[in-house]
Amino acid sequence: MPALNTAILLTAPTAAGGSAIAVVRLSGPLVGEFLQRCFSKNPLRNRCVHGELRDGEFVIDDPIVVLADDGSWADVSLHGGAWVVESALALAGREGFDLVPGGTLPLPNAAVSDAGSAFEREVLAYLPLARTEPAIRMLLDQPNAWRRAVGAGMDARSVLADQTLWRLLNPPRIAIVGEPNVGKSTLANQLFGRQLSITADLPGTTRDWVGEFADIGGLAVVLVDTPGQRDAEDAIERAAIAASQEQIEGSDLVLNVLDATARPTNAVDRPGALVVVNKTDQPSSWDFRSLDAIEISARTGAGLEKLRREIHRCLGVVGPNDSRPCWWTERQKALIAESIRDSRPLDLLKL
Ligand SMILES: Nc1nc2c(ncn2[C@@H]2O[C@H](COP(=O)(O)OP(=O)(O)OP(=O)(O)O)[C@@H](O)[C@H]2O)c(=O)[nH]1
Ligand SMILES: [Mg+2]
Repeated sequence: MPALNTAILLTAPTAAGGSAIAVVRLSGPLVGEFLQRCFSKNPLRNRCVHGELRDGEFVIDDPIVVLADDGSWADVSLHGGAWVVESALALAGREGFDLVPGGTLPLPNAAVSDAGSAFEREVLAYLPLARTEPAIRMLLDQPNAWRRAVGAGMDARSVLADQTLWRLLNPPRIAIVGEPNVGKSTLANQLFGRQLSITADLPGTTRDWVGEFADIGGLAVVLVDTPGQRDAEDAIERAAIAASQEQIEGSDLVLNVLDATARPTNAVDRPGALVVVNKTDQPSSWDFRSLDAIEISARTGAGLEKLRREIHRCLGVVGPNDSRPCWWTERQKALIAESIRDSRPLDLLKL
């Protein structure tokens, strides 16, 4: 059987929609020939080379290309706009590469079998699940981080307790709930970074829940904006409120939004929820100081950085930009737990 030539998009679109970096891995005997014909520079083994990716006379992008030690694969780091990625994949397809669909995630073993160790295969297989730049960086840094930590001696218990990278690759669901008109959709749009939800000074504006990826300070989350919780007379609104309950119950974190300018009509008690008092750019009409709430203005953006940090804290995400060893698969987690139980030294790179 002839050796397979494959092109796989290793990175996922970011939470904001596009993607800053998109890595396409080309594997197989055609790699050298393809780079010679379509890349403007001579690629180097284990080195980054910056050049132009060309389709005939036409320049698609100026990517960085790294060729594997044995020349059997190359990673092409593109600027991640959808058009650039599609054009690069289409070119690879015309040049004889089979396009591996990114549907099954993490990538199946066959798609990453050219990576040396089980650990390296896990880096590659999970890369398409990294939707934000910190997630991509932290995952790609893991071989180095583990190498450094093994030499320096590490606290396996704190590595086991740290679920940051796992969280970065498995977006938690966050529901925004509260009474009508408190500013839930305005807050959702701020966190989405674009106008996804309709907002208006009219209770009952959001009729159905709206869920989309959002990038919360480097953490990709599925953010769900829900209709205001009230006893609605309208049958459609009642059905929408009931449907949003499922989203709320299935979420990892609830943001319970209150309005500084209007005292809540119902009890604000929601165990485990993060209480957010909105519209603090206006004079408040009731005393919410005893609530231990985060005060924000979704209109001006005040307090949103603090809210992002609190969301990280509640979801166990710590220093997503720091370099340190982390686990991100159940296999790794079990191996770390075993090494603690058996008092064995821990080196995931070798397991
Ligand atoms: N002053 C001020 N007004 C705000 C703020 N956030 C939202 N609003 C206004 O409050 C009104 C209601 O905002 P929405 O975001 O639609 O409120 P909602 O909670 O989604 O409302 P429903 O979907 O009806 O439940 C709009 O007129 C917003 O412009 C804020 O931080 N400050
Ligand atoms: Mg709304």
